[in-house]
Parts: sequence; C-alpha cells; structure tokens
Amino acid sequence: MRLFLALVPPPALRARLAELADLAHARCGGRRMPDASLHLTLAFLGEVDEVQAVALGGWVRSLEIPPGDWRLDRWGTFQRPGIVWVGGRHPDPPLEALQRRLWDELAPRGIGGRPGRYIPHVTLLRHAHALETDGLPDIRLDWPYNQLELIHSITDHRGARYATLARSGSP
Ligand code: 3AM
Repeated sequence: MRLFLALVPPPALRARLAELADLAHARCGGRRMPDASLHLTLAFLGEVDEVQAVALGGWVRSLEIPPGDWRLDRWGTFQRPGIVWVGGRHPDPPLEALQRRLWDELAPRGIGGRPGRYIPHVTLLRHAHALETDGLPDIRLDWPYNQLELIHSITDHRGARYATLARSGSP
C-alpha cells in the first residue's frame, strides 16, 4: 500500500484551490488534480504492508498536532513531472517543525525516505504543457489546520485516487 501523510483543506479553501486549478489548467494544460484529491503532503511514506499500515493508523490516531495557519501566497512549478502548485512565499516554521517531528517519529517505525529539503506545496496540475505562472492572479489564502490524515494512494487505470485510513486526534 502506498501511503502518505497530508493536510486536507477545509471545504471553502478546497473550493478556492479548485478555482485556481481551473485557471492554471486553462493556462498551462496538463492533468488537473480532482477537487477531492487536493492536499498538502507532509510526508510520503512509500509502500508499506497491511500490518505496517494498521500500526501507522494507530500512531496517527494517537497524534495531537498543534493548530496552525499556513499562508498560501505564491505560485510555483517543479520541472519534473510538470507540476504547477501553490504554496508559501516564506518558510513556515510551525509547518516545517511538524514535518520534522513526523519524520523523527517515522524513522523508528521503519519508514525511510526522509527528504533532504521540504517545500510545502499543493499540487494543482501534473504533466503541465507550460510551466508558466506569470499572468495568474495573486494569491492570499490561509489554511487553518489542526488535523492530519494518513492517506492511501490507490492507482488503477483511471489514475490515482486517495482514501483516508486514519485521522490524527481521533482514536
Ligand atoms: O503532494 P504532491 O502532489 O506533491 O507526487 C506525490 C504526491 O505529492 C508524492 O507523494 C504525494 C502523494 O502521492 N510522491 C509519490 N511518489 C513519491 C516518491 N517516490 C512521492 N514523493 C516522494 N517520493
């Protein structure tokens, strides 16, 4: 099972992100993320077996995460594989601390793959034809959060869809 830890946007923010995804798609093409899949990845855990997934679910349910508020105010791109995203202009210390804490707790649970550098971002497009965000509107959105989710990424012929396995603070 391919798992990751993520923040899931509150409904009003999801709707705004979806509008931005439409605008970006009109300009850059590629594959627009479905509304239901919009998220901020905190940690990609890779492939785990079912036993590990159950244990990770228990751990996630036991987590209390400090409430935070992430400011989204920039467009960004990753060359490969043609990602267009929105994220923060400035580093966000609480979010970075949360990401570090998660990896500190994942390592003893046998999960590797801690990235060297963490760039918090919300993917809006994949395989964009043009990685050009000039002309897209200025953004200033706030993402209040107090919970993270353990998500199963299920890939089939229709692409990837996501299923939540566990939420923090909800034993
Ligand atoms: O949140 P985003 O869209 O940036 O690209 C995948 C997605 O990131 C990423 O994990 C998120 C949930 O699928 N991902 C997939 N495979 C990965 C890998 N091998 C990966 N991240 C790092 N290493």
